[in-house]
Amino acid sequence: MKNILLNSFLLLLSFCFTYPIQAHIGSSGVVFEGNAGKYALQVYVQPPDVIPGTAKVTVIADANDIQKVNIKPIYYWFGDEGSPRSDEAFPVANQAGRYEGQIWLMNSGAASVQVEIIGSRGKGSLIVPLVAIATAKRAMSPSIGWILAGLGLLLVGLLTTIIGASTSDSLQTVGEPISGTTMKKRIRGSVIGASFCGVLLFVGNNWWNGLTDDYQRNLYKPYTANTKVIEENGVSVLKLQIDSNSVQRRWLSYAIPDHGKLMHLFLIRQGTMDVFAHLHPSRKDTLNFEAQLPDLPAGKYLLYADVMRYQGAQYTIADTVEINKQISNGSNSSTLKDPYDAYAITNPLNTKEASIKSDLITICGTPGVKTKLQDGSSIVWEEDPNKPLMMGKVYDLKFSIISPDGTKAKLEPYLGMMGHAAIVKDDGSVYIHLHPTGTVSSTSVSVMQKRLDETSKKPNILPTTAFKDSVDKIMTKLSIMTEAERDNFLMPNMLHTNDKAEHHNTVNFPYVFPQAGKYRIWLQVKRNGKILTGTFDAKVM
Ligand SMILES: [Cu+2]
Repeated sequence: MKNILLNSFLLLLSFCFTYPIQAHIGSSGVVFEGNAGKYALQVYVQPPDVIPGTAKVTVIADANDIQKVNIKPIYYWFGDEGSPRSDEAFPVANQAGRYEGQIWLMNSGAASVQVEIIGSRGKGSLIVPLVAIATAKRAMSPSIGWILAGLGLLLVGLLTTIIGASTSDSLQTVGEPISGTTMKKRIRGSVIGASFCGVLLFVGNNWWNGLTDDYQRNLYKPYTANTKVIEENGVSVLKLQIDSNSVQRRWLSYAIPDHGKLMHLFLIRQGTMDVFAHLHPSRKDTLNFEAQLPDLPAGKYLLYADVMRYQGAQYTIADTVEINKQISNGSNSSTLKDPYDAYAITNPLNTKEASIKSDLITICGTPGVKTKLQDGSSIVWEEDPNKPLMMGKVYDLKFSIISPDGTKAKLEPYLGMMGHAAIVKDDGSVYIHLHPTGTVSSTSVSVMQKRLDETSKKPNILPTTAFKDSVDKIMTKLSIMTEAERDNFLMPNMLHTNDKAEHHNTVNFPYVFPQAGKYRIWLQVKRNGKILTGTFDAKVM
């Protein structure tokens, strides 16, 4: 009874608790680095914990010739035309170039923050995609529940009395004694009133339960999968089947490639974190993907796989997979099925030496310490080793690569980016796939930009049933391009970072560590056609 009364009251309190996510687990903030006209900006969006709610937006500009910074939310579904007007972000005292403001996120779905900047170098704007989706369900405190249930009961009592009295006492002449007929009428009226309330409560209860079921269904959880390793013609293959209960199958039919691949999959040996692989499984059908494994040692592995939907929203699939014995598909990475797959072995967490013998072994670096890469070149994390890394602070993680002869290494694009990084917390509770643009994929940016160029309130190009085939068409198109063509096709938004990397042999990854603890960072770059993986340990306070 308490629940039914409560639910009826909750009819009025249909809150929607959501917050934005990207392809990640455990990092809710969105960090983005890019150019707005002639200004280089770093934007950090801290999502609200409820929607409707406000997101805190921090804009860090490279200069102090800025007059005004405007921010506004734009949803994929409503486009620029259907968006509210901008709010101003205000300068932060004593921190040149830093602006802070707030925007309202009113709905769930694929969204973005548009940052417009006005200064002596003219006007510029950039778009930071994010996804607003429910992630938590709030419980009501029992005391409020009982108070509301009590009030509900009182209302039911009052309504019953009012209906009863209106059909009996109210028809009585003043001063006249209450007759038996009036009593009967009062009872009949009260029964009708009580039945009316009962029907109202029943309908209300059903309506509310429907709402909470819907809410529960749409709550964000990483997709889950069933992954196993099997032998096929003497080759060990990873088979991943996305759990169709964890995802709306229709969503996956509208997948689009990100950095030229439909899926980016990372394997990390659980606990020791000494083995890392970055693979690109091929799609067998909507739910099934498979990849030939590199020569990974036995163990239990954490698995994170990123997929992207047509509106540029990224989703992560999380699983673990058991590898029973050392894989021997051939140690030469050129025998891997996908030339963009790579793996690396390093020392286990908390020890300085590797437990496995392999010429692929590199020792984990730390801030400020030079460490070797697989081809004899070396890498340095340009961070002051004496300054502790703090959680919640925006960092531009910067890595420099030096050729074996001591000169600056010339980096080549790898999957349309000058660098890729995966960051995982030692207990697996935080995972992120980072790029020089930050936590946001450049594919999401171009998808959202294309949407902004449309002046309609509804997206012009809505997916049709033919869309499923177009995934394969795009993949075929990408596979027949030359590497240079493909990088050109995938990198239209990366030109400034490209310039930076070519001239300075460095890659930067803007990121905010969401919690204190131990993290491992795997950083991947390409030099002389070879994918190199540098591993670093980070202690975050
Ligand atoms: Cu990848």
